[in-house]
Amino acid sequence: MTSPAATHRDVFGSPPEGVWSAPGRVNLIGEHTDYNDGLALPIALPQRTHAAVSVRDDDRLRVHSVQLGQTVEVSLGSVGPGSPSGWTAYVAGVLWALREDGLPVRGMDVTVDSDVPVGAGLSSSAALECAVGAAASDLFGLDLLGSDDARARLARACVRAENEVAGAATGGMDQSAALLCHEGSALLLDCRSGATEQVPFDLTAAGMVLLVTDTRASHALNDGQYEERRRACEAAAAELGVGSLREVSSGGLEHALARLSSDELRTRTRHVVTEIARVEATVAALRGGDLDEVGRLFRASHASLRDDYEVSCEELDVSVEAAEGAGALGARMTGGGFGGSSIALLPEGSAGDAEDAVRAAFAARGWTEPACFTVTASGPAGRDA
Ligand code: GAF
Repeated sequence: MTSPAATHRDVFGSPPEGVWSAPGRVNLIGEHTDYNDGLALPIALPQRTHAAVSVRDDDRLRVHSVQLGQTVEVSLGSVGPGSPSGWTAYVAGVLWALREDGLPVRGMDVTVDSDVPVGAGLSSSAALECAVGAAASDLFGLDLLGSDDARARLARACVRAENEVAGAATGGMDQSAALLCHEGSALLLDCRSGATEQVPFDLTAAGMVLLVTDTRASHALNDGQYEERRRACEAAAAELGVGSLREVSSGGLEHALARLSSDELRTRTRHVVTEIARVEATVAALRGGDLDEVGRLFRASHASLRDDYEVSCEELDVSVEAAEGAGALGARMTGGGFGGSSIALLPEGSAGDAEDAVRAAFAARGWTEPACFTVTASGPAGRDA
């Protein structure tokens, strides 16, 4: 495989000033809680997006994608809400957002190379934003990688790029995961206070693995469904007179549900409030080494996303059931849903059986073959070379 630096030289005529990268993520639990000021618990994946970058003297941005074999050129002055469209929005949007934050950013030549599966719900867009953001930080002397606070500021710029330029109304979990996760740990992210904690997550010692299944069922976060869930949560919070659903406690849930005006708002609220409680319970179970309990919480989370939040799909449900039938302690969809990927917590010796069971279940239904792979908790965005 040619390195992104070598491709950069071929495409742009001179070597890059460096190569930066950022990981994809899976969220262990805490789904659709980030935009409700809730808790989430992602890990960074070993799969990463690399950006080979050199700075320009003008305001042009040229981006080459190795995977797409495409080079796109835009002027930074033309970047803003809704423009450019397509994958370049995730690159141009970050430079735009950093400028909006008052930071001195100029044009760049960027070569992007990634092994984060695209459209699989594994945060390929946040990985792209954060790799470019990390490069911009170092090349323009912005110092946005030196501390967790600085990284959180960069994460906010990447979220703005996604929300405002790419037009996907996502929360901030994915960008925080890409910038703040540590190797060997899950990141407990409190989306209300911005506080983070590293929770040791090393399944090897316990003889367990985390199996990811990319169902290859199509997944998009800017097609209206995701935003509809977000608006329902805001409507529920408004009816309850609270700033966000984080303010509804588990103990006060029944009372809150009784005050809501529709079944839709009740089911969405029940998912969010119970899911936030499951994150806390998962952290306690991980700290106590109780993986059976983690598996039980994964199952409950999936049921809640499927039945109450209605963001699962047949392919995700079948992958979860097949993995559980083959010995998983628990399995669940991960990420935004409507397609994408599931995760399963398995004894190491059952991973092959689970993979076979998932593949067989898909083949029996005539579906596209899924991609299955095990992952470990990996490191955050930074400079490679
Ligand atoms: C997607 C979004 F980008 C995140 O912000 C989060 O809401 C997630 O779906 C669901 O938990 O990955």
